[in-house]
Amino acid sequence: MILDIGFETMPREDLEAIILRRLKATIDRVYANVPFYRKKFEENNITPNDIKSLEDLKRIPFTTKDDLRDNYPFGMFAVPMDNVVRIHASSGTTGKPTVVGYTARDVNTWAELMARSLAAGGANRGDIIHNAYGYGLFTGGLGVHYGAEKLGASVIPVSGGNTKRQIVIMKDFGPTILTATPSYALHLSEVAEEVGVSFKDLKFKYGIFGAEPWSEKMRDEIERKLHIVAVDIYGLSEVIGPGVAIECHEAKKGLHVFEDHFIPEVINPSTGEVLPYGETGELVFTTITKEAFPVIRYRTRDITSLNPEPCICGRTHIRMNKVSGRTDDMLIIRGVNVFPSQIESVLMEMEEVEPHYQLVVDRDGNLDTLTVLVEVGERLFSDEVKRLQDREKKIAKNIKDYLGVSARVKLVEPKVIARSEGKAVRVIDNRKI
Ligand code: DLL
Repeated sequence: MILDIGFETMPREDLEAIILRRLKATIDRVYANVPFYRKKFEENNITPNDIKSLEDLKRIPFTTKDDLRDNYPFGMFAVPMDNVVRIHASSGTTGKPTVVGYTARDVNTWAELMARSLAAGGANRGDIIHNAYGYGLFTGGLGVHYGAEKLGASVIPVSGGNTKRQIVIMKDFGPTILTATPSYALHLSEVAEEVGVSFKDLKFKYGIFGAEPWSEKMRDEIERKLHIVAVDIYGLSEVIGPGVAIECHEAKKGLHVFEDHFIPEVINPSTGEVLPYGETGELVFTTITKEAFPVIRYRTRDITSLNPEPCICGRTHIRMNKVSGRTDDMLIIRGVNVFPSQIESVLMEMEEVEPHYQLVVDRDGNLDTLTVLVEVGERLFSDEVKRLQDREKKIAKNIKDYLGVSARVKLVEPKVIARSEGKAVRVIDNRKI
């Protein structure tokens, strides 16, 4: 369902006029209120008056995660603290967390965007949403929660963890929509099976999954195991949280970016050059309606491409393709660039291999080594050693053929790889830099 027909199906020309107006207002506000941006503009001899068209946005320098860290915790806020009603932060796994703030109006904008996202993903009033994204500083839990209430659906704020209890709730409350990270959704199905509950007998229709990369093959696996239609939702705390872009359940082919609030660009991560539609690079966002924490040309480190083709759902907003990974996720193994998502695609091609895997990178003398741990089904695991070894060799060969990197493959028994309640940990890199 399209919740906001006005904005979501607006002719491009009208939409672009609104985007430009909002962009100009945002530039005026950051220039006046955030010393970091004023300084950047001055250093580059730009004033807000120079931004006359959407093309002019390219003149403004990028903002990076390091810039946010340098201004930790509240230095990038564009409003006084007494207008900030909510604070979230990223997990900070790659350093100090980034802290983001919201005014009351921002919280409302976010709820509207999330209501629109949930509707695009198949939810409606009358649905019961089992929200297994973590509640807390992470934006997943509260983001979905406010959006669900705004939509008029019933939300179960179950959060992550306590998985067996979640299965009981699923059985007893009859939720129709599941929201979780894709890896946790798979874990839920695994635990359901353990306690003798089949997703076939539950009432779920749609699953709205995101917060981590997941391949098309993983989608097939989830849809098959959970008996649902699975759509991809994207977002990041620095831009607002979830609700930056979502697939429509009609097409499930690329995520519509809510362009009435965010301007996407894709750049060459090495040169900063803006790439034409269709070319893959690093995604960059400018927010055009946020009050407390606007970002201008923020480099997300996420890798994707943009697709301006019209969509069967009727939305006119541009689509971003599924994020394949992050520039900082890329492993360099003996000079070969490897993304965990590429390994995932190879693994998911194989029969009897479960969608639980981990990559362990190490250094043996001067040589990088990559070990792929992957779980196999009970049946294969209890088979004779020879058959297991053959399978390991076959997977290693496929990885070598597709990615050009040698890996040691180790099949492990079911449930050996640690399950995550939020974002899955796919890589353990033991190399000392
Ligand atoms: O993960 C917000 C979110 C919550 C999105 C729930 C979707 C659902 P952060 O914790 O700030 O925010 O992490 C943002 O997660 O830059 C991507 O690298 C990754 N990410 C988020 N959604 C997707 C997705 C939330 N659908 C970072 N596909 C982003 C791939 C994703 N990666």
